[in-house]
Amino acid sequence: MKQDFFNTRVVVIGAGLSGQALVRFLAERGAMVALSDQRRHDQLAGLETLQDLPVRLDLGGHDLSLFEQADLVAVSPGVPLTCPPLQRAASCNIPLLGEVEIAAREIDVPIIGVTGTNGKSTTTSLLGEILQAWGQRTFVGGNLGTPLVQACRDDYDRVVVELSSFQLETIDHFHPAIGLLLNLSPDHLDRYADLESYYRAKLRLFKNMTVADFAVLNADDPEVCRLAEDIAATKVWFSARGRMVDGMVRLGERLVWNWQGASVELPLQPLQLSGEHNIENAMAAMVAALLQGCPAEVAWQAVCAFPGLEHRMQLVRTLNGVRWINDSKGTNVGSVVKSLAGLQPGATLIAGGKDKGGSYAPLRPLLEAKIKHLILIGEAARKMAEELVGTCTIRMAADLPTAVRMAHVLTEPGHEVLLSPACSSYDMFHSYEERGHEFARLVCQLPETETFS
Ligand code: UMA
Ligand code: ADP
Repeated sequence: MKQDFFNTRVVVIGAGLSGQALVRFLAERGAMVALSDQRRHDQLAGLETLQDLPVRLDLGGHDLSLFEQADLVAVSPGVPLTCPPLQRAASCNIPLLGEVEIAAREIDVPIIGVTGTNGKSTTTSLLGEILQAWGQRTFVGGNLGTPLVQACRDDYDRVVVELSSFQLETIDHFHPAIGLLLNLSPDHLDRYADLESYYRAKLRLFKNMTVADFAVLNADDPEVCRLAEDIAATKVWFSARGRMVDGMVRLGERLVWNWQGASVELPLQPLQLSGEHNIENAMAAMVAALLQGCPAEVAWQAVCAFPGLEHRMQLVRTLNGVRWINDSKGTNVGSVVKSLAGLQPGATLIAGGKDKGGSYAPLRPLLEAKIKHLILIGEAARKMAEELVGTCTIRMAADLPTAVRMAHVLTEPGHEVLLSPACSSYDMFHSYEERGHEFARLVCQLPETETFS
């Protein structure tokens, strides 16, 4: 269902990656576009790329009259629907659509949507690798980093899109052929009134899907199983814990696919990705690929060749027998639990950043089992220290460089130092990538020996 934007007055709110890509998309289709952001011009990157376009800039705050007079407001994912300009537009009955909804209306090839609290980027990338190896021209993006609207710039056979709960809040007719829900655990409680609202936002992925579509679901996740009752699409399950399901199950060191009479076995041994959670991600991507008719051997070869993404349990350096690992994308408690599970006992953890409103208490058993020194940084440090007291030795560091120097002195040879913050990065960095790169830079600069005073 393509939309005609000619002479339509559209206000794009949020001048980040999504907003800037939307401006180009809309202006090229003849819309009269205004770009509104609470930040000033000098606080925003990349605006010079819009210089060739007829766009009105409303920066350093939101001019509410613009929102009252628009035909449509196009919403960036980081902008909550509760903010005053969007409340004002809603009260004037002006439609509010997200970047994903606007983009998807232009896309007429099958869309595979990937959501869940953790593992989205890895699974989206795996699926992209598989489909490309199968010879399909595949767009791979969304929350992963490239806004979906960029998929409208080229010809593709398929689109694989990572979707956050924020993006799913502002869809309307969005209708993927396959939707993946990997897992659900607490996150983003600074944006949602309660956990159920966050889970329900994720579930919107399936709202327009019918029995002719597929929902790929994690049979080991109790919240996914509970909410699956509300999904109309045909359910195909995966279980890494050996639950016998219609779909894919892990049995020891192999995966078994049983679906509509077909049966395939895949050995886990050649998989490069490490960690139990990555087996779940590999299974979800394989199920989505097999449902599309991709030959199992082509798909499995692509999965096994995938080395993993930057900032996810990435080994940065081994120094004096200490392994330094960057898991800057560990931005919630659920993901850090998985990351800690894979460590040897006696490790050092650097955590903290911007608090997202949940509890850190679920980290306690793994801190007791795996962590000797916990070094806390950022706005959340005090709250974390209070909730985690007694699990291991806890120190506060003023910033990441101090934390890295502390870890260098405290960690004994044969052990690991992990940056896995359980928080977002926005108190001290622009993004989790910047935080991970800074960590890697600091670690690479460390001298062979140092004493901390
Ligand atoms: N802003 C306003 N008014 C407000 C609130 C925000 O003007 O009331 C402005 C900010 O000043 C800022 C702009 O909105 O300039 C930022 O918009 P944005 O946060 O939507 O940022 P984008 O650069 O468009 O990035 C978004 C996603 N960001 C978020 O969802 C927070 C990116 O996901 C995504 O890669 C990108 O679109 C492309 O699709 C990042 C993320 O952290 C990686 N996602 C969260 C996560 O993974 O946990 C959901
Ligand atoms: P997302 O895009 O959902 O944030 P990523 O693939 O980027 O997920 O992985 C981020 C972090 O989440 C990883 O460093 C890892 O600690 C954790 N993680 C990855 N996959 C899973 C999973 N299937 N279940 C739980 N945690 C996971």
